[in-house]
Amino acid sequence: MSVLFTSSDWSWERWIAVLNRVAPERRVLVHGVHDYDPATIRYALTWKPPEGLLSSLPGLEVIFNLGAGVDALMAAPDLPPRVPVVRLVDDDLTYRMGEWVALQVLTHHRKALAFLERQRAHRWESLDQPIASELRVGIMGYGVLGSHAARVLSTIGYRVHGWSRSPKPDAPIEVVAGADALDAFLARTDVLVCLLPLTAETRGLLDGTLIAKLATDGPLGASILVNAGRGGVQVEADIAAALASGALAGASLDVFETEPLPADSPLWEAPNLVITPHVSAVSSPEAVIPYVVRQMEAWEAGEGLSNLVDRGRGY
Ligand code: NDP
Ligand code: OXD
Repeated sequence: MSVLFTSSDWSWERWIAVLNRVAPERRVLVHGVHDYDPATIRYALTWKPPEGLLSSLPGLEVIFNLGAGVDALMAAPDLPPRVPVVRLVDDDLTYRMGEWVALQVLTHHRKALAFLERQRAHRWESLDQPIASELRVGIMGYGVLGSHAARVLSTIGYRVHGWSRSPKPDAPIEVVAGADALDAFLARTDVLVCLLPLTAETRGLLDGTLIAKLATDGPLGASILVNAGRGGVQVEADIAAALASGALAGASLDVFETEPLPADSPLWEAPNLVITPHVSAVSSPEAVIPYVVRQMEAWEAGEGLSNLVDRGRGY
């Protein structure tokens, strides 16, 4: 029985080299590169698999999603209903995301874009900068990535609070839960960091109505929006309009409704916006493959799988 690797937009060579090094006893095949009998595939390692592939593997026992977000997989019409799906939870990815979030929050808080503009114009001019403890950062999605980002931001000195689907009584910061708590959470948020998965409930959540509920009495005047969750959670026309009107003082986006971001998107011209091309936390084969192989071994030893996707919730 074999392991099948499939990704529609990642090059496979590095993944296979690491797999062969970490688990040389396993037969590894790449969809679209090797010929194989579908009945021999036991595990699929996937990132946006081509439609029809997963349902064509009758002996498939486990699907390993090679990223943390499973929205693309959950939306696949051919996702086999009874095969467990394991998502990626890994310190390498978590720490990378923590770095990106800290960089973006600091960029806007410390007015890095305005200073760069002045530097380009050879202008020596100071700007007011509050200290971190004056800023209230609200994290939407207090999961693996959100809780780590909260720790990093708290260490810098920000006043961090969170919002999630279920209560977190043991969290070191205040985390409120559910739709009923959202408005009060937004009203005391100067910097909104979104690390939500894309689900039916979160689609389009970051729109003009939500932006209008963010705090306006903070030290930066208008609020800041940072999103590295999924592009489908945001309404880009509303974000561009809010940046143009000053309803948002700044934003950083790593994910987009359509990726790559289309050339005619109004976001390219939006003021005080940092755009990164879905690179905040890229899966590293050196970190991910040992995690996947450990899970295969646990499965074969009858110990069960960790970080299973709950299909009902969609993440
Ligand atoms: P987790 O599943 O650990 O955390 C998700 C969090 O979102 C949980 O706290 C969950 O609440 C909360 N949540 C989900 N739905 C709702 C809702 N309807 N209302 C309120 N809260 C909600 O996921 P991760 O932290 O590992 O990853 C989060 C997302 O980050 C991924 O799904 C992916 O889309 C994105 N990502 C982006 C990357 C990039 O490069 N840009 C890289 C990696 C991930 P609860 O705790 O109650 O379940
Ligand atoms: C992920 C991603 O979900 O890279 O891991 O977006």
